[in-house]
Amino acid sequence: MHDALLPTAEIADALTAGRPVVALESTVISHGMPYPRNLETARALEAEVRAAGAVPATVAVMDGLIRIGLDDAALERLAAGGTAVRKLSRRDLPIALATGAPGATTVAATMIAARLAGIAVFATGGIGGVHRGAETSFDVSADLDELARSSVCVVCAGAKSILDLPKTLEVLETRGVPVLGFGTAEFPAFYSRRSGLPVDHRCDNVQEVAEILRAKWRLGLEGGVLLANPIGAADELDAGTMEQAVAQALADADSKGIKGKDITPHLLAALERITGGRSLAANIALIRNNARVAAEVAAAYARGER
Ligand code: PSU
Ligand code: MN
Repeated sequence: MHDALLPTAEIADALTAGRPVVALESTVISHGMPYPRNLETARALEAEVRAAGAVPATVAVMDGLIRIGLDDAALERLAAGGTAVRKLSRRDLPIALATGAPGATTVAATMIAARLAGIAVFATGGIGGVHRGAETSFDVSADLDELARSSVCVVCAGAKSILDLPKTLEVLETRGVPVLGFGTAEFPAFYSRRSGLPVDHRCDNVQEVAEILRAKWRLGLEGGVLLANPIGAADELDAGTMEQAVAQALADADSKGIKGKDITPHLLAALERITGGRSLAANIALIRNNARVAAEVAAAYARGER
């Protein structure tokens, strides 16, 4: 194990024995949801992973180390930390490690940690992508570049319509990232099951996903695979209503001059206000769903590697 990583004993044992482990990101806890729902959700995600037969590994940076798996005190520190907890993407990791400042890892930074630890599967809510208006702002999430280079399977519910979904899929194509739909031929739009945009391949079971992971990595094709798992039908929000809410949230961020790494957390909080909390309930439902599917994928992948 790399000496910048601090895995829990349970996770270190599971990895050594080849048992399934699922990485979980922490920016969604610190910057994506309000306290204490974020803490409840972080615990619920770990429980979903365990119930599906894998070991959860929530990733965060504390005291100059990348923690792989957090105990309850560390989860609490992260969830209740407010602005003292930084949002860490690839460019921020070295600074957090050297200064010892606490930080939560984005999809990009969690992928880096998972790759270093030898964890093949990672669950999140939504990935970052190409922002609307990127042709002038140049705002393209580092998550996309990381998907191109770190060999980890990322299970998500698609991407939010705060992003430009067609441009996001174009970049993933250019960077050679396979986009799989879990039980769907369409890329899901986070709060809603459909976007009208096709995925590269529909998988109807986790064995098929595991075979694609093995095929990619055995060829020496470095980089991730994106598994898009749509929100459950009972939890989805109306696409038209959400489009209006997103337009309002974007206008609010624009009027306040919010930019860079602050834009995604700001939009998430605005959406929650605008929808009266319904966006938060949907977010929690879909991320739990992703944690469960990721555990099943990790188990199928681990079976084949033995
Ligand atoms: N999208 C969501 N919820 C989130 C994020 C994205 O629906 O919490 C977080 C994830 O941690 C993701 C990060 O990796 O925001 C992307 O931020 P940026 O666009 O600044 O790269
Ligand atoms: Mn950005």
